[in-house]
Amino acid sequence: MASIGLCGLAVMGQNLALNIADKGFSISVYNRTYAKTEAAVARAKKEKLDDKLHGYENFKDFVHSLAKPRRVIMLVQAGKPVDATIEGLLEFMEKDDIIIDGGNEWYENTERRQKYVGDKGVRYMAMGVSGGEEGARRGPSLMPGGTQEAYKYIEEIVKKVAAQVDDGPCVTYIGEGGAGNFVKMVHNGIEYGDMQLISEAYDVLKTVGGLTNPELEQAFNDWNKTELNSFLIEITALIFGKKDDQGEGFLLDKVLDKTGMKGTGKWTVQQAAELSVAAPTIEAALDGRFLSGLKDERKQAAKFYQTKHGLKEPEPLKGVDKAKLVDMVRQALYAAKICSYSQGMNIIRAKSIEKGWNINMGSLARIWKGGCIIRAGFLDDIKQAYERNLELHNLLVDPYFGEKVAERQEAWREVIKLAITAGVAVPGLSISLAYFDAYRRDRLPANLVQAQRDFFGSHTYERVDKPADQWFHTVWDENFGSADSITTSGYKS
Ligand SMILES: *[C@@H]1O[C@H](CO)[C@@H](O)[C@H](O)[C@H]1NC(C)=O
Ligand SMILES: CC(=O)N[C@H]1CO[C@H](CO)[C@@H](O)[C@@H]1O
Repeated sequence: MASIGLCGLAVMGQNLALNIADKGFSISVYNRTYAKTEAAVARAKKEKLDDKLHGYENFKDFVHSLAKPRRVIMLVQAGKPVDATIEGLLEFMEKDDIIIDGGNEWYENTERRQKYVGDKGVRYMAMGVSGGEEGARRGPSLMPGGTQEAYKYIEEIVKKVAAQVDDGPCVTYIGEGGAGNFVKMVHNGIEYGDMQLISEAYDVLKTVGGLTNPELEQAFNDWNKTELNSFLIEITALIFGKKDDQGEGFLLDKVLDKTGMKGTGKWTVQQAAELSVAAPTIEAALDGRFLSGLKDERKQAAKFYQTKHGLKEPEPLKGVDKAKLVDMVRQALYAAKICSYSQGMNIIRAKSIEKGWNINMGSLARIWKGGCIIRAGFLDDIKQAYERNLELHNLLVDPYFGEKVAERQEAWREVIKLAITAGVAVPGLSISLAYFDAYRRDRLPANLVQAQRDFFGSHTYERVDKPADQWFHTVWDENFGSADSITTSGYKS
């Protein structure tokens, strides 16, 4: 009998199945298209794992090949294909068996399915899987959610299959319900933020500083040895070095500037709004992708401003010290990243409170240290920040990160000034600075907004010199308000 089964043998599924076999667990695999199953079996043979991995042609044989309680990971496209796979499995599964969805599913779909299969005595989990193909094969970061009791039955396997870092495997039980999906969704939102910020750093260095691709490659390789040490910085250096295989020059310069997306970033921003959590850096990343999609419109607008108004495409500023610029951009990028991660963590924290998931933020940072796309040296510092203070409201007020940001804020401002002067948009870097500047200020101009709200809508306001929760309304101008009452005050529940 096999220890575990895996359904859905597209790229991620196939790699995860081989990883599981590689860690010594016997695994059954199934795909609706049998050719896919055969391909997985053939690959297992090539990697000398065919004693551990066996393919099945239908749900019945597949399910019956598994030891009880049966454990099946699904890696199929979110939405309808997941429902269809569940139906196929349920026909042969029994009480106490466990289905684990490893896809990027919307967390409420998971909670609906938990109820549905739960009525039949089958247990249901959703596990975020990050790391791309390579991560799935060598060791991903895993974010399992669902009942803790079901987790016990997969714990041994997922701990061996996950990426291993200095403080253990990159997996931990996340929480009840769809917590695993939710955390993976925000992980992807943070990934959007990181990629946007890195692309802006590239734009500043290239367009404002005039750095060539080899110079960019060198800068990013150097950065990988600093506080920016991370998977994304590392692969970006490799991208800068890649020559075009179909012509002259570097491949990156031939890639169309139009970004695709699959939805988790948009969900993250929607959830931030639902939870009233400010997440401007992640939003800027999403907006960046929307704007990038308007390639034709941008082309026309560029032509319009050039020919009608003499506004040229941005070009390198004169007299820029390249080495100094690289150093400043490194600082700006790091400071903005702290803002972006704070926003992501706060979305998760707010949801965890709303849903009673009781998510441990420190252990989240820990399981992102390896395997996943946002893996980075500084996640260990984030882990420590939450260990210092479990209730930390924002990384910006952690003593360690506070010092790092304060040291870098001058360079951060300088980089944004240079970009704005050259006409290079840096929405992620600049909105992150605005987030920092707003968050650290005792008094904001919100008093004026509140006064306006009271003026036109009698929404009332609190006073700085009176106890909180005491509400006032003023007729700000007699021509607009009722004639007889000048100022009224009172309590509002
Ligand atoms: C970047 O840093 C990581 C971790 O320190 C290291 O494993 C990797 O080899 C580095 N990459 C490059 C291109 O230097
Ligand atoms: C469960 C299942 O049938 N999964 C996949 C099998 O392979 C095709 C093609 O790659 C996918 O589209 C299915 O989702």
